[in-house]
Amino acid sequence: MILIGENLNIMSQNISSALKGREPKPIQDLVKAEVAAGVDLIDINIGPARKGGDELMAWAVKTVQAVTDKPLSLDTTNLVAMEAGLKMHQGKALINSISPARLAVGLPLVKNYKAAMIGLLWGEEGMPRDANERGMIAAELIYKANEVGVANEDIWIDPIAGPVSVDVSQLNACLEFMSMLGELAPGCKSTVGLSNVSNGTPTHLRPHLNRAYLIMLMRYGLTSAIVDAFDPELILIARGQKPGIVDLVYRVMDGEKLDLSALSEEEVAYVKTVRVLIGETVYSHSWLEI
Ligand code: THG
Repeated sequence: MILIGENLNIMSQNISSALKGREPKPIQDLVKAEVAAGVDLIDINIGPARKGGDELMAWAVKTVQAVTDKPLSLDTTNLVAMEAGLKMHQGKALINSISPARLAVGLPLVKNYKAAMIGLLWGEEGMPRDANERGMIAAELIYKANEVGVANEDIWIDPIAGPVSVDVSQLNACLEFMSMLGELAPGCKSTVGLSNVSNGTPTHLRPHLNRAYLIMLMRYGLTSAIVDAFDPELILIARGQKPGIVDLVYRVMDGEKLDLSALSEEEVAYVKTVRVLIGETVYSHSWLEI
């Protein structure tokens, strides 16, 4: 499992002001901590960055690469800023992300800078409705990328996971799509913004959802994830260090009726959380208590 650390992003108050003020220290401290926590790539999310995004992304890439050899995932919808970041980046960068509507401008960047790309399955009508629609968008995206010489190994497909509190059926669709991807496009990688799933959930409960859904996605072959680097339990799961919990999650996915009174508190939390994620229990903020 390849882990992309999500923490360097403009939504964070303290990072936002460090980016705006061009202060290296808070950014470099965060990146060092992400690397120490065990992530493989660092996502730099500067948002839409409409004004001066190019200069900002170039500065951010330089600032981050001064303290780590890890490759960077450049996260912005501003493709001028993207190019400025790619120009500065040493080694193989990951472009986060290119949707079908942006292929015409995005693919030349992948080629010219020998980068990898996240192919975001955002359709012409927005969020795909189900697994099949994701499959169709992916097939077309991969075809067009291959056509200009981008190899499957450099395409990381993101089926777009949304918040469980909004629509659990979309999480099921992502799982189903993941099980199709290997056949659809051998050699392609995959990724998911895992923390999206727990968006809108009380902060202290978010890791339960992120961890359980990661296990579920890994069962279907997910090869990478964009994650909170500072959830040590999540890192252990990604590194295959929680085999007992993984087995338990699989049993719940398979519909096994478990006797909760025979399980530890940790195990009960996983069981209840998976039941929410498969739609067996309706989501509410108090799902762990019922
Ligand atoms: N796919 C791809 N890229 C993505 C996403 C995706 N990039 C952005 C996002 N989704 C993944 N990254 C994050 C980063 C932070 C949070 C969620 C997803 C998050 N942050 C907390 C919050 O907003 O409440 C805390 C912010 C803070 O540090 O203060 O939830 O799906 N390809």
